[in-house]
Amino acid sequence: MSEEYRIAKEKYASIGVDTEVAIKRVSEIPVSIHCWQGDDVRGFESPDGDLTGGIQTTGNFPGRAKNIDQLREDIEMVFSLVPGKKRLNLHAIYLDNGGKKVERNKIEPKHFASWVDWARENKVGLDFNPTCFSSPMMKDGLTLSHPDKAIRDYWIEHCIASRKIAEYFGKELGTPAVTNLWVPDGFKDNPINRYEARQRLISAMDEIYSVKIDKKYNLDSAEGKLFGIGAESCTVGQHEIYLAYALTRGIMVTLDSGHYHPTEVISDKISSVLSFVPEILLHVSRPVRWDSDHVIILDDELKAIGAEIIRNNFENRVHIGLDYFDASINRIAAWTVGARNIKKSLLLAALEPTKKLTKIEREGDFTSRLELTEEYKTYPFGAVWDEFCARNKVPVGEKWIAKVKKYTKDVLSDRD
Ligand code: RNT
Ligand code: ZN
Repeated sequence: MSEEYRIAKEKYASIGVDTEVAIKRVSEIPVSIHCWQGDDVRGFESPDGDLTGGIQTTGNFPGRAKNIDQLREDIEMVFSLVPGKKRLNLHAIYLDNGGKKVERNKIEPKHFASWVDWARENKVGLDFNPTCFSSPMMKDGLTLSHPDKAIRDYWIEHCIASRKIAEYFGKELGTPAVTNLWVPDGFKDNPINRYEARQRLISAMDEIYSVKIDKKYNLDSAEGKLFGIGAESCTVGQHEIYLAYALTRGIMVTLDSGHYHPTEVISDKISSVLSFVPEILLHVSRPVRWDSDHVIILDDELKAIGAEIIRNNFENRVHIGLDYFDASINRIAAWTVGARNIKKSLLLAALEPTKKLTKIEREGDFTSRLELTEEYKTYPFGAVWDEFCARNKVPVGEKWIAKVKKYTKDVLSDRD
């Protein structure tokens, strides 16, 4: 135990906060780290995997993972730098197809067997996502809501196949996989009939979820969005669709930080949505002016997300997933900065004397609430964070940066 930590522990104890309890609590909260930061959401369907619609990345930084082995090596590196419990979140396009193209509606558990082996070796659970973008079968900007039944069926089959793969993950790894459905469906210009498109999406989803899978193995969630590039005028599946869907069909809803109006924040939605649905999935991201998927920094919104989870003891009801992808900087660093930051936000929240502040608030003493919360901001959080990293056997402070530099030189520099 460092001298700094000992002093910090005493300081927090003076306001009734036990740093030991906070460290233990946050070490156990899993964060599902997204595989797609490592290769700019390209996947391994074909060697020239590219983003052909529905999703964008910007940047061309050297060192991108170009095959499964490279991506796994990178993820292991990131995992070694991020403290506490972790899971891995895969997209369908990250399949291991042995070099043979497999249609999305034909994917099977066997295409992910090597990921399960990897997860077992690395002692992590897996989560999953059907990939309904970057595909010639996305026509006119639509997938599950396309007027052509053949196109809808293709995507329905893909989504069912994806849920079965997630079920396989859950069975093999002994922890349920969360399967998140996000479709890019939308219209660049004003559609005449929004209602019909939405009806098609809803009935497609009903078909997808008519295949029953035990919640012991797979938990379903669906993610809405306000708009996308090329879908500026109408997004078929926006928040209300999926919130109402979750309420009426008993699945979860996903809240992505970048999928609302610019001043609308997901931290404020967590307690609202959890008043009605038992569990939710978060896609923690950072929208800069739009859904730009910047690396998450320890800003007010990230702190507020952590606080909502911790203050309300929601850690068993909120599945925390990350969703950012920056191709303009070192990807291992991008991944690590963001993943360490979500852990920081949780730990910061766990170091708050919540009971005391709640009491003050209930008594209507809003002056003290402001005075104290502002004073607590300069408490020695850094020393507790360092101890948290040390206990979880990951580099303390900026020591991880040198490790990324070395990895970049030894591993990434040979890739381009
Ligand atoms: C897109 C959604 C979606 C994707 C990932 C790759 O706007 O946020 O979650 O980012 O599935
Ligand atoms: Zn998302």
